[in-house]
Amino acid sequence: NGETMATVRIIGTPMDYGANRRGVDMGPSAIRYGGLADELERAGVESVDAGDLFVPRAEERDPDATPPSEGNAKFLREIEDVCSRLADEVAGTIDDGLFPLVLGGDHSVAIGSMNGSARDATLGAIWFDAHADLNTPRTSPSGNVHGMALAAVLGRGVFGDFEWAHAPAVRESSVAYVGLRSIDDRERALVRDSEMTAFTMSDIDERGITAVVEDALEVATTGTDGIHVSLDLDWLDPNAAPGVGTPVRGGVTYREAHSALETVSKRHDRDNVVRSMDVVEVNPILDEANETAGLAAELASSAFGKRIL
Ligand code: HAR
Ligand code: MN
Ligand code: MN
Ligand code: MN
Repeated sequence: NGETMATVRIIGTPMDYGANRRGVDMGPSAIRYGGLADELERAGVESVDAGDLFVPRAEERDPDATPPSEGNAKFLREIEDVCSRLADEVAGTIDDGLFPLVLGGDHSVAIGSMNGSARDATLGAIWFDAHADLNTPRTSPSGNVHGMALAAVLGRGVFGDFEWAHAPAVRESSVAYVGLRSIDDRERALVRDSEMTAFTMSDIDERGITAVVEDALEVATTGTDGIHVSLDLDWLDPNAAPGVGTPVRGGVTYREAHSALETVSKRHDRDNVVRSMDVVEVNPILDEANETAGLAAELASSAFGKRIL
């Protein structure tokens, strides 16, 4: 176990600019408190903790100070600032031969993780999420950038005069969704017309989690140097993961989630395919006795080689 797993470098990104519900900024603390270091050790994986990136308090900022040229995207300037620093951290971590594990924060942190991971490589991605996060400032019903994170890394939409708004970090054909079940009306056409592979909850119902994740791995690894695993905790059913800002019923079970990440880990053991990972949207204020944060820690260790036997 964990033999092909590099030392994990934990990078906390306590950012909640991209979500409506304040509290997701405490995710990194909660996941650490939920036993991340111990879980990784039990998986036989060494880890070092880089601490948290500095994220100014949202109350001190004006969400509309730097609006996009069209539509709505709140805290764009702030998100750009945090994500460009995060991208540097992630790229530097990979350069040092370590594995970056980013703790969110809302899902807009993936803009930083993925741009960093893609800096010296052709990247694929698996997006474990209830949501498609494919809105642009023009189609977003909320102006919350966490619902636009994947669009941003694909170079879709007009966000502003930022590097990540112009250079895609991943090719659409190398991205697979797993577990979709909540898509906005205007977003549905964007997903359908894209070149991404979208596995919904129905696909998991019909084919089982292992077959679906194996297919997703095929999509993300074909023609790429490695993949980014983006794990939004609202991917799970709220029964298993209540501590998220936008829960959606009908998600994967506790066991399916572990199984999915074990499947990723087994593939990594064979081909060394995983480059980076983020674990996002844990909101301790909405959690029950830190259950969701603890689960996030467990799922990371399943991804890194923890086995039952
Ligand atoms: N689609 C909605 C929006 O754009 C909801 C955003 C989704 N929330 C998340 N993302 N947690 O996965 O506002
Ligand atoms: Mn480099
Ligand atoms: Mn998401
Ligand atoms: Mn989500």
